[in-house]
Amino acid sequence: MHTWASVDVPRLPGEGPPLRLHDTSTGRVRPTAPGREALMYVCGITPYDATHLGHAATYLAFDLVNRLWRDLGHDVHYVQNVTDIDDPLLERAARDQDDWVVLGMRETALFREDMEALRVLPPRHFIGAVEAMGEISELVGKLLASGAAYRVDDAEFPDVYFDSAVTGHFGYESNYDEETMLRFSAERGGDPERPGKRSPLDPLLWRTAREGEPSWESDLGAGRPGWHVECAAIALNRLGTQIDLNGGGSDLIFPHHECGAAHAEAFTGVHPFARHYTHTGMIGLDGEKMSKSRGNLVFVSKLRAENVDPNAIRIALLAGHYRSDRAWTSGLLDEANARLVRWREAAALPAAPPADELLTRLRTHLADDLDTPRALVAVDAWADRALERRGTDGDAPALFRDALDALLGVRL
Ligand code: 5CA
Ligand code: ZN
Repeated sequence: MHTWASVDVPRLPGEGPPLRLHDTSTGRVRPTAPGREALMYVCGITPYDATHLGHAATYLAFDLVNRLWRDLGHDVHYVQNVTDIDDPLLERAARDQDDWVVLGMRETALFREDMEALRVLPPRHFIGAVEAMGEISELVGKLLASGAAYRVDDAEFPDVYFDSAVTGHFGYESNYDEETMLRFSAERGGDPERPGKRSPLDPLLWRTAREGEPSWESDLGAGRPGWHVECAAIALNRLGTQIDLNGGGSDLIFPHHECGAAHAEAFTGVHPFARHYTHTGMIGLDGEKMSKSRGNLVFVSKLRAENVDPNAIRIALLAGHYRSDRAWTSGLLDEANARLVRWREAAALPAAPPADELLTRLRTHLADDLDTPRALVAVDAWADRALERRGTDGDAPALFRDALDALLGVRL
């Protein structure tokens, strides 16, 4: 698929400390240590509804990772998928008497627009499950041939499942107990009750064609893929056997990232698949997680249509820490707008106090597991000082603008 338009990122003087990020598998904040190329896979949308502020918050968090790695001189190889075939998409299309292909295309187009408006740096590869169908079925075939996968004994629907015991590491990414894994599997698209599986937690790899459902021809027979193997195949084929970061919201910790990692590891023999598994908290509204199934959504596109400055949406979402579950309120947007006005006033001054120390602070706070709340407070402090006391450094307003642009993606 085509990705969205990129934006220029100003180069900043000097260098910051290495980026430290929380890793779910070890439960710790650890330094990231990419090579010249930093390899990042962030799970993309299932395009059956418009981008809401929960999605936006998640993609903004990984956009900061991208920006910080670039600031450290890495060439970031960023890959993102689009789950453009899955049960939720088919169910929504059926409910609305829509064509699932058209629905997916429409919502993906809107997502691109939203990401562009929010100045999120685009992935190098933006890959739909449908366009990757050949490589996904090929991976399933290889897992089957190696004994890491099996068919259930079902004459009508001999679906292919992954043997989760095969790597010897299953459970290392999420660290959940058996009961929690079973519950999340049932809640998040798995089928622990399906008869004939070796373990209730074994995830689906290939669903043989059913009447009335789309299917694709392959060596496995006609069918469509399970969810986790889609991301495993797309990531492996573009980023290789081990990546620096596998990211998404906390609702992807299990089963999605656990199973995707297990698929990759069973295929390559390389453990762990990702050096960091990093997860964002959930954005809620009115005390509930913002989700398409609950319908309590605030859409980025709706706010854009109301002429809300996308920079204010960015600031409002970055005002909370990416890992904390947090609520969206209109008050957050008011505060963000007030910040934007003040920061723009400071950036427009002919001269100001030096901004080098602010740049150091921004880099230090962001390198500390993306501590955006503290970064924004540091920006406030500099802007207040500049507006109250002015200053004599004629280059400072431009450095201030560039630092906010490059590191936070906020354009003043
Ligand atoms: N297509 C799959 C991933 S392969 C998927 O989960 N799609 S999604 O559209 O449901 O979600 C896209 C991303 O947004 C995921 O990383 C998900 O964890 C995140 N997300 C969904 N709801 C929220 C929310 N309320 N707050 C924060 N992030 C969210
Ligand atoms: Zn995914």
